[in-house]
Amino acid sequence: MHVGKTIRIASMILVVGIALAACGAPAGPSIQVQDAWARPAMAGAGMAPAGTAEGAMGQGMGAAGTGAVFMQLANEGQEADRLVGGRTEIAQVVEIHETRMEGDVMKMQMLSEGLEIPARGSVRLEPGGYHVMLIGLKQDLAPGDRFELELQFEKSGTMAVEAEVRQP
Ligand SMILES: [Cu+2]
Repeated sequence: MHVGKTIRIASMILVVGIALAACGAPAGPSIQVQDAWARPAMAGAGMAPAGTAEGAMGQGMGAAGTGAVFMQLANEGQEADRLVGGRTEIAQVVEIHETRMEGDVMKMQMLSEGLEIPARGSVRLEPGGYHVMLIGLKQDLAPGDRFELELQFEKSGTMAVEAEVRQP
């Protein structure tokens, strides 16, 4: 029930956003989320045999119990906004992360200030770069699965999106 309500509110925000865009760029931020997807992942170590995920995911991230979500964030408004967090029923914690190379080592860090989406600009979350990190996965993510994710923006508030699991 709660999710359904969130979707309705998100749709209303989207409709208002489109209406505003029709008469010029909105004064505030106007965020659109496109193409949300997650890589396949396994639930936490408590549910999967220890060590099975070791090395299977590669790319320096993706230990058992974590997942990563990617998407395109567009802002058609005249004001920047920030993606500061999120929540989902399939994971205990949602964080905004960045992967970067330090020499030959791929490292991942949490963006404590969030991720800025510039006015009249867009940001792509993709493997090897920005991502929404799911920590403490409660279920496996298999290709074709879909799940609900709430994104929290500094100015635009909460936005519900549906992510599809697929191979990178
Ligand atoms: Cu991460």
